[in-house]
Amino acid sequence: MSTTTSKKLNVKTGMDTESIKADILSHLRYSLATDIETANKKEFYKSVVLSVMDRLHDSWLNTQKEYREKKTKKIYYISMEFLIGRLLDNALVNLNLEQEFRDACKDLGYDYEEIRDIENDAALGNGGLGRLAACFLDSMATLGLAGFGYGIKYDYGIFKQKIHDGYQIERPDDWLRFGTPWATTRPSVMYPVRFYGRSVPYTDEDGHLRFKWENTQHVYALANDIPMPGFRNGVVNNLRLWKATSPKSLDLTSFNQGEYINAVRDIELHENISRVLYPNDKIFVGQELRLKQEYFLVSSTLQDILREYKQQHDDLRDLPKYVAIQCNDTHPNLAVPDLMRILMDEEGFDWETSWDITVKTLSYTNHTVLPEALEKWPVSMLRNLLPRHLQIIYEINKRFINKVHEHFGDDVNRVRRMSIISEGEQPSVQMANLGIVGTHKVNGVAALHTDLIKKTIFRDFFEMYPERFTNKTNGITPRRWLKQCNKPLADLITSEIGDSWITHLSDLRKLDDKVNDKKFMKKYSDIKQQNKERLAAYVKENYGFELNTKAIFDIQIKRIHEYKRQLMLAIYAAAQYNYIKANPDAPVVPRTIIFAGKAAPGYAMAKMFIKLINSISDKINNDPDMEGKLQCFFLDNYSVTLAEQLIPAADVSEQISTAGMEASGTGNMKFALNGAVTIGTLDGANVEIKEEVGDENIIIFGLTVEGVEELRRSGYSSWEYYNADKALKQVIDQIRDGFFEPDHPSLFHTITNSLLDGNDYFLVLADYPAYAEAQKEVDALYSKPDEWFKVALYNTARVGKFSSDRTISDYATDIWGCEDQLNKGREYQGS
Ligand code: RUG
Repeated sequence: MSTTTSKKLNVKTGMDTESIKADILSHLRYSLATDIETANKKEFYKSVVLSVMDRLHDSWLNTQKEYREKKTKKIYYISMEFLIGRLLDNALVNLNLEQEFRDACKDLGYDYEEIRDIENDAALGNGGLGRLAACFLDSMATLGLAGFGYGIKYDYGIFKQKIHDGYQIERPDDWLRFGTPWATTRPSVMYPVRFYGRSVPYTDEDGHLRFKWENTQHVYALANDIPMPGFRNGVVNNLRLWKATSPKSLDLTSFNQGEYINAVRDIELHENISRVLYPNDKIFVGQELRLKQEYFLVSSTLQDILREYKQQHDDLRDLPKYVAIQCNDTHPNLAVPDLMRILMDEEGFDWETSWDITVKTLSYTNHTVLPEALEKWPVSMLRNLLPRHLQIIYEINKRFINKVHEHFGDDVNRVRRMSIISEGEQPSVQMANLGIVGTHKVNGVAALHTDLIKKTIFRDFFEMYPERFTNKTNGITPRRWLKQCNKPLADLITSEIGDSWITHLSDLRKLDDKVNDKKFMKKYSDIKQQNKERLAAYVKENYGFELNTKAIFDIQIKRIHEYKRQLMLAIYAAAQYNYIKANPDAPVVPRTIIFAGKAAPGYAMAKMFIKLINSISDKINNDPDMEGKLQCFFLDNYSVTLAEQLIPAADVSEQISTAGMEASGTGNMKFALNGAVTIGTLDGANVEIKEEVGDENIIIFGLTVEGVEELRRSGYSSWEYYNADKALKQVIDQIRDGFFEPDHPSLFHTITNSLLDGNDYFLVLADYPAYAEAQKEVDALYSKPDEWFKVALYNTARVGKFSSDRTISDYATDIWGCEDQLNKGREYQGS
């Protein structure tokens, strides 16, 4: 911004309502060239955000200056996904300026909520993995860690889901159509990212064989920064998102030769790298553009890290002392060969020194054991796109295999399993193996998951490097997932026990004593009711459907995936329908079942589940016999913002994955914190939630991991379960015979075939009887409201462990070596 403009802007950045109002008006006029009389809501929203940004800039700059001056160790969290959602509420909560901005909006004739709702979600992620990264940024800033996120500024985030005739259809998420006022573009921070070319050997002055990566093509990565404020502690960290830009602006020769259009097309091609987020959750598809995206992220980020490092330090051998790099999943694991390449080819270090620095600086988080999710890049693709990296990977592998031989002797099968390069028809690079070999710590995301990776997919590696494996149970930020999304409950809690819970979530334990305080319990249950009504109003307004707020709100929201078993809840809904039809006079506990979630566009079975849920919902919701008893509803376009509305309104949280398949889950934590009772399997972090809230305060059912193994080993037959359970059989028959889709009776055969002839890999039928029993327990408990709300409160009170502040403290201590930074006297001390 030019000096003249900023003078005219005359921004005061005062924290009182009057200065805020003045700044909003000033931005309307001088940043947006409009005024309060003519501005529309979008413009008003923009000037509100610019006024928030004004109040972040000093702290943003000061925080970075302090890190530089103190040579603070920096933590870089590299992730292909940051599902940050909306930022306005979060920034105001963290700055403690909610009321002032509300009042300012009101005085200027706008309703704050309406303005807040203008913001598009920054939906730069698929689900749990991306949302985890966003929670981590909030916690790193709140704990005062010098933690920086690095990702891609996709033009299109996760697709927008529409439901048409019960089917999912995908629409582009054009979230940047009108730009985003949160991101600051930094033309001074731009790096070339190279692709293709070849690796050329040469002998250096000392007679050593070295390699140059030559004849490359490149694109530029341009930095866009989004501030990440900590909770009321003056810390503002940074999320840097790279945008791909062409290396040349229109080149004049092409223009003269009449090649203008082709030159423009070239720019387009380069910029495609950051165009769109791949919408596949846990399915590796192996497209070259995705590999380009991964390297684009890694290369630009490493260049940036090393440039910063060199400004403050002299010797790259000290890198691990001042820098820790966390790879979120295998997606950024090309950091291993790329850091090696930089250290050897550009900095002149030998292999051993480069390897030592690389391994000590990097660490890698595993988020799944599902084989289809594990990244395996074809050697042929790497050879073409990143020839020098492939050469380094081969060398890493050769040296590693030698170590495997030293460690285990001549065990051919083990060598084959552990090799970074898998041989066969299409040799490929196993990115998880590369991550384990090339980093100093590998973590799982829940206790059970970490145990599983040690025993199953990474067993050989665990036997060789036991000290590398560590567990870091996931967490969620209490700022967004309680303070912000459930203000009535947050206020009630604060009025009872003070507000230390916001940064010390385990302080919620003090609420344990309140279970016998009738007045408090009344307020607690009233808040749940209000939240249900708020959700019902939203659904009525947007879908014209009336939710029964007297019913149990039973909610399953997450990506649609066979292992998450939305099908089991859908079967339960249909079975309840049948029961009510057959027993019209029997008492039932009213239930409203709510689903939301996106299916990967190429995942046919998951898309069929959505159609089935909608067909079952139509049957239920259009039958007058169900009135006041049963409803089923699929909300489209699940997002962070929608989750913020649904979670506070939930009575029941569905966490029903096949044991061993959900690495952790984080929705389970959000629901429990907001007082929903979990019905779930002993999978992922459910196991630890049970330990925390107590066996009586969670409804666990179904096969355990061992049970699943045993059943599969002893020969599971889904037919037996089908024949043994009448209610279950009836529903499966109805699905198969077109009861829910009379105009197209065979529509759901793919589903019923996979359950019966396909022998039900996800064990829906095996677990269904126990699930139906567990749902009866839900009904019984809900019929005794006093008991129910005690259980709910124990959930709120006892899930402090699942704050992402705790998770981040654990990473800081056990992986990043920066525990000395935790809350260096900057902590929020309560208001
Ligand atoms: O499926 C897992 C969740 O269980 C987990 O809570 C989340 C964060 O750790 O990561 C999810 N995940 C796993 N997302 N993508 C993958 C596969 O790479």
